[in-house]
Amino acid sequence: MEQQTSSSACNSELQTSIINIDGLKAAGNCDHVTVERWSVDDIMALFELPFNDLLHKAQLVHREHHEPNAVQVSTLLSIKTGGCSEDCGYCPQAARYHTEVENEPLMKLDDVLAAAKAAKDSGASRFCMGAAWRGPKQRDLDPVLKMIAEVKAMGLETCATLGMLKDGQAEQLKEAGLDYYNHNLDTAPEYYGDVISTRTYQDRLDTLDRVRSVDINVCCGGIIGMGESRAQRAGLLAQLANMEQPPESVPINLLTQVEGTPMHGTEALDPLEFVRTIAAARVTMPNSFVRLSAGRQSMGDAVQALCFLAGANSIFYGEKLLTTGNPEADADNALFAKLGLKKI
Ligand code: SAM
Ligand code: DTB
Ligand code: SF4
Repeated sequence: MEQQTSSSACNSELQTSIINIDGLKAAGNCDHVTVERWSVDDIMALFELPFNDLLHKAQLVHREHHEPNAVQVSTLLSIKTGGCSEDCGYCPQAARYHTEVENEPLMKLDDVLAAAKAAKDSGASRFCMGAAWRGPKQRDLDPVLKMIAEVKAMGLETCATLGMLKDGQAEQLKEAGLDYYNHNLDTAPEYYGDVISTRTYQDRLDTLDRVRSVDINVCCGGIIGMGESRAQRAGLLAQLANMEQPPESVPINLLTQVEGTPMHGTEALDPLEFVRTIAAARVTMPNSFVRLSAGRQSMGDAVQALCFLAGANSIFYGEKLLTTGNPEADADNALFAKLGLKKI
């Protein structure tokens, strides 16, 4: 990893773009900030450390930057389910794949508020509303703005994941009181075309720029176990870690394989490789909350404990993600008690 502090001009107007990793060592001149750049090779070197050495390194970084035994908990709700126009190869909500997901229109405000209240009562600090859209139309956004304002008024942090944002939409979300916007890069630029064709990597970066520009916290990560190589896992982390300002929240999802999606039947990833990915995320993004996201149901307590040891300090909490299952809150509370973790 290279740290650079220099006196030449800092181009803070720079738009986020796919980072040319080969050029990184020569880049990053900036007037008043120290720029840390991670090359894919640097991150690969982390992945290739002996497992215990990598976890030790991750623990040291974790303890320097975070409360070691605290885990942030967010509850998800699918406010508009299925029938999506996009072709994300992992997603059960894409209209073009034949899955068991039933299409549902945008939920009513009162039903969303009832779900938010239940999440708060069960100990969640953040409520994340997800919609199966390519992006919101204005007539879709208006009722969601109301949901955000009212969930916020209940004393919960708010998060939304609504797809790509157009000019002016991030401003409206900020005005409504949105704390976080989730929009994932999903994978490395080199593998992206094998996963999605209906939107580009740059489209995603443009949405992330819109979110950043209005000071909404960025929640951005990806999916591991989609058949990508280790170098591509490192490539995803390089894109995230090298952002001008890395995401505040980094969800690392293990692919949940759903019958009917193109990715169903992908060879399962070794769980220890997943733990390594969490550790590499922790080391490369010391200040971010790293969220152990989809896939926890298939992990068991021991693998999840390793993920927390590797620096994961956030989870999705509650029995459902968007359309697939997640551990019951009781099971998570029991695991937290066994590990001496507290919810934040
Ligand atoms: N439709 C919006 C979008 O794609 O931007 C928001 C919702 S979308 C379901 C949010 C994220 O969930 C995706 O970007 C992807 O990273 C994750 N996701 C979806 N299906 C998944 C699966 N089967 N396994 C793991 N993660 C998944
Ligand atoms: C994220 O990174 N993972 C969450 C959330 N952001 C929106 C979604 C996981 C979805 C898993 C498949 C499903 O339940 O449909
Ligand atoms: Fe649609 Fe989002 Fe699923 Fe892609 S991930 S198909 S955009 S709901």
